[in-house]
Amino acid sequence: MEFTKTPGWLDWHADPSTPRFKLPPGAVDAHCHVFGPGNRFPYARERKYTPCDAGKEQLFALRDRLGFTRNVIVQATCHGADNSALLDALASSNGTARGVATVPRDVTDDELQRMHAAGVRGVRFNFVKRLVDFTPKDELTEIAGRIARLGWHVVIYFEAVDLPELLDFFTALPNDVVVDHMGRPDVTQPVDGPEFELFMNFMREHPNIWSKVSCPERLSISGPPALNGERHAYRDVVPFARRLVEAFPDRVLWGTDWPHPNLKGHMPDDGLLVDFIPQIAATPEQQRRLLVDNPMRLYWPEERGAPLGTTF
Ligand code: 0GY
Repeated sequence: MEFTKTPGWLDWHADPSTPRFKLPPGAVDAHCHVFGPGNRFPYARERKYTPCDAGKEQLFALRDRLGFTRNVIVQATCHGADNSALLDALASSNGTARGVATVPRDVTDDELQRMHAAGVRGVRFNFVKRLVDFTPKDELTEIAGRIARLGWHVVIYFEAVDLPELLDFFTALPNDVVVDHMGRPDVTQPVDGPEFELFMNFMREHPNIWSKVSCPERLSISGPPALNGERHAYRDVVPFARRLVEAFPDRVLWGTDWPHPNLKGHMPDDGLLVDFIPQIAATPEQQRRLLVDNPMRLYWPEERGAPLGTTF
């Protein structure tokens, strides 16, 4: 099937630089997507955007180029609840990728079991209105209870302004809960102001809540962007991510967000995005937890942080 990209769509960077920052051995890119290709895995009818294709081969090539060992592939909204492209990528990954799916209320236990065997370990609940239609909370609560029995977590995506009204729902979830992109703070607000303080308290008071300290390119207002060799990109986002890494070193994750859906102003050089990491995780220990220990605990707990191929 032929698809036409959303007007103004920015394609992923075709020639990212090699990062100067050397990732620790076994590093996990814990937030990325595959799109299509649309002629093999058609985009969903209910999608809110039509992307460029960004298939598993390109994702795995980027992983190798940047120096990651593994990926966590998050179902993108342009594929709705059809997880075929995600499952196909997991099947081709030789055990180096795990997945976060989108499932409807009527998903069967057999389907969940099949997804588990394929490497799915979580389900994403999306509250960003420009991306998805509303799903009733009782449906989500039912799904959360069912996947909790498999040991899966819930990934939540929302805008910071919506946190107050969603808080009770989130804190009642029986799963580990992973927040996408720090809950999308308004980085023009003070890092110790009421909006981000609410998010800090949310994590402080609930030890099952984790946060991805990802997507500075999406949150930054004053930049500068990760382009043209910039070594200190997205300075306005740094204090927010750094505060989380320092306060919750064992509950933070990082991912590229490749292929960066819906960016408007620029498409980052993914190599320079990796070079953003030491700005927010300054010590080797913070870096190891962020990039290896934490994602391994959540996605490959059976390997206990050991490099691929290690047997116990
Ligand atoms: C992200 C962010 C976005 C999109 C999606 O699944 C998606 O469509 O996640 C966004 O537009 O903010 O995490 O990739």
